[in-house]
Amino acid sequence: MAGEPQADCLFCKIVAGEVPATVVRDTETVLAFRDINPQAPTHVLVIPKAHYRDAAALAAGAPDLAADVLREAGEIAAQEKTVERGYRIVFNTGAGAGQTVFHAHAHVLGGRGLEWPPG
Ligand code: D5M
Repeated sequence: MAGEPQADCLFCKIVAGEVPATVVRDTETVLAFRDINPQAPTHVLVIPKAHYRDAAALAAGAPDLAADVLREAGEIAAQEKTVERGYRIVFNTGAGAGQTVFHAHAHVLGGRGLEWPPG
């Protein structure tokens, strides 16, 4: 069911403390931790603690929680001092767009120049 933890989901395991992560923010509804394969000096993943397979499912099923994720992404950018230079919030959605973990997550990328369009 939407929102319920999934036994085979890596990010649900991180939320449960079963897989370690370098946590940078932890609220009642949202967890943020450093990406294991960073693509920029700041590369933090922001996830809802509840399981939704992607950003669209999250926004449709739990819009307040989607707003929590976006708010935390902005807080992280401020915490990491990337706001003035600019930063990017990315939701890869679907395997064709590079989504590899099917638990909604925002990538917060900053601390270097960011090209447009992205690859
Ligand atoms: O992003 C999934 C991201 O998750 C990808 O950038 C690697 C990251 N990842 C995978 N395993 C871990 C662990 N254990 N800790 C931290 N980060 C992790 P996607 O948009 O789905 O490709």
